[in-house]
Amino acid sequence: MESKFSKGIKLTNMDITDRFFNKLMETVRNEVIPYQWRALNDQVEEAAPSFCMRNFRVAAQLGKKRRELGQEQLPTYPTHIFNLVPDSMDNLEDRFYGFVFQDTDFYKWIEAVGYSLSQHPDPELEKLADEAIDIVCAAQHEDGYLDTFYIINDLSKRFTNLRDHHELYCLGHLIEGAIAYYQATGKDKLLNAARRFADCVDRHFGPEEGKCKGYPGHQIVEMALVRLYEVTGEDRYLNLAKFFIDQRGQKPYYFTLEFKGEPEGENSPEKYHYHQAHRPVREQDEAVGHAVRAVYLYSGMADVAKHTGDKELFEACQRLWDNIEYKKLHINGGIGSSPDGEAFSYNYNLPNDRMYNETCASIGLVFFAKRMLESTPKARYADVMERALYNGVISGMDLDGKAFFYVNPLEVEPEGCKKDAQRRHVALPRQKWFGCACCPPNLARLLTSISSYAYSENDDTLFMHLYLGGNIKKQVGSQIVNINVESEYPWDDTVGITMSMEKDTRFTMAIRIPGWCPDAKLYINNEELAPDIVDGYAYLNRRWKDGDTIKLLMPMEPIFYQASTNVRANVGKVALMRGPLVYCIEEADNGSNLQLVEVNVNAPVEVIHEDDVLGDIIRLNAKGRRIKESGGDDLYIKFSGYEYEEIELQFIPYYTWCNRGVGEMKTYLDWYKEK
Ligand code: FUB
Ligand code: ZN
Repeated sequence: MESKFSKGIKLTNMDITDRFFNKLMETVRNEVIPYQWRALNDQVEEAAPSFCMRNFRVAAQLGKKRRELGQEQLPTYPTHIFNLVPDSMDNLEDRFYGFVFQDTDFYKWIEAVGYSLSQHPDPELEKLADEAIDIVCAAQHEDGYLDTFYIINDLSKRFTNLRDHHELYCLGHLIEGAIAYYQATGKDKLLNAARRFADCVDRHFGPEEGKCKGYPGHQIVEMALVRLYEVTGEDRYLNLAKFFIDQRGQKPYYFTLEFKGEPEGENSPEKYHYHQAHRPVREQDEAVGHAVRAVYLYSGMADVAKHTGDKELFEACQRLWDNIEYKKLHINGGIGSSPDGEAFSYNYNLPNDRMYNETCASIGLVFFAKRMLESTPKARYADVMERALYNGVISGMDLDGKAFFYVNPLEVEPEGCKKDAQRRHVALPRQKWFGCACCPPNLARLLTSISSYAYSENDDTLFMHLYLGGNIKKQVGSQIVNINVESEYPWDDTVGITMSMEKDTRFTMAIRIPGWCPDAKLYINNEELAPDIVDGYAYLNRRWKDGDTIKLLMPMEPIFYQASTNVRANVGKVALMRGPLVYCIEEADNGSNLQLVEVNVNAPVEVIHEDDVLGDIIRLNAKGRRIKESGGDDLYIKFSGYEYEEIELQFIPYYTWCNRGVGEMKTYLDWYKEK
């Protein structure tokens, strides 16, 4: 059954030449990875310290002392503190600092390093990574347990607060990082550490009598365990992932049991929704709660369903996906519109300026989309993946890779972000680092592994989900076929594919026709085709010959979009897109008081190619009008209508916003038609 599924291509099977993503990947390689290493070691001035590598060192020293003196001789510290920030960086004690999940800063870094090394060998970086791995592995407890928060504070309390603490989350990221590094370098030290920790967790949790019946408060371990299963072939990792998934939401609720009636154990219904633990996951049909946790869970569910052929579980994934796609998705691919709990809100509540839209949540949506695509290739999953990737994911990083957004608004008025409690979470400009630094390294690991999202394959089919340019090697039987993809996406409308191979080879190229482009045209060897399109994929099955070409033409007219009228925030407004890119207007180009501008939706939009401070991009200029200011000293005046002046509105790709200082920004605009 599994063979009909596809799997992301191996990173080493694609040499990326794509201008758009190469630039982002180079930024990650040259800027973000070294920068994050300094951040993990608290060496970035004026940035919140991570304490990550320090915690590993302290844990290793304590382990040594423990072995020499015995556990009882060591000091313990309270384990209820979620984020310990010292008064000063001088005279730090030998204890755990930062958030409970600080270890993951390293795990995400090493994952990005692994992906990067697999495509760009760099002995110096590899040496640095090996040394760092030594530091991390030295902290591991004898029985495989590896979470510096509990190793340092009080080992006897481990696995006692699954709801709020993040041991299983740390394990998940450790597994992902260790596999990436192993696959890039063949070095298995970190992978062995990850397996030892996974084995320790497997001994502790499970359906067997006497084992703990809990599940993680923050998901990710589910999808990581499936990956560990794929790499090692050991069923118990898949079983453990399935166990965690099926335990969630069972009654009596584990998160209540674990506090044994203590006050912290009081869980309101919202709290269960926050953790997606309000009902067994197979019965869930609405995406609720903390958005990152939710999409990490759904990704793990899709993984388990794929490997076990569990139809019921996959149907739950589909229902949850549909709910997100049709009712809870911002136009920039942002999800989690409520800052209260970094969470999904109710259906269609998609405000532009007070939403949350955490970068990690959009990244998690990309993970979920990848898994849905690999199980049932439907272009709409890839449409959402693309929407998130080209907009709300990469807006999380500035163009230099030196500063990051945690939340990704669609509208900003800087004064409101400082003074209005409901918008204060929108920190302007992008920040150098965060004490809770989940987003920047998450971006790094996604961008460095982009080819495995763009293409997936099974024995006889290569799926093109995104139009990433480069050279792909595809094995078909004993043949290796080279597939060269020339693409200037998202700027240009043509993607050209050329095959080279020694012998004619039959296989299928499954090419996504994007939802935004119903008029796309396909050509083989310059002859237009009317291929079979199934769920938005054109399946081109033939005996390919050396030199065969495919051309995909996707006319990229700028298009105004309106949201469903159920989205109260955007009734009467439009957003402008070209291809997969969402556009916005900024104060830097259009002046302040953007509440006064309206866009003319029936005048032509000019497409302007520019290579300036925002990079080599396409800007869009549209006709518009600006309401002349009125009212003077009076707050309310008798209605007399507005007067307007004509203006030209300059739009930039949304992901480039806030790279020229802090100013107003708007994505959805009021509109009018010229008579
Ligand atoms: O809890 C770990 C990470 O911190 C979450 O994924 C983010 O949303 C942030 O809360
Ligand atoms: Zn984040």
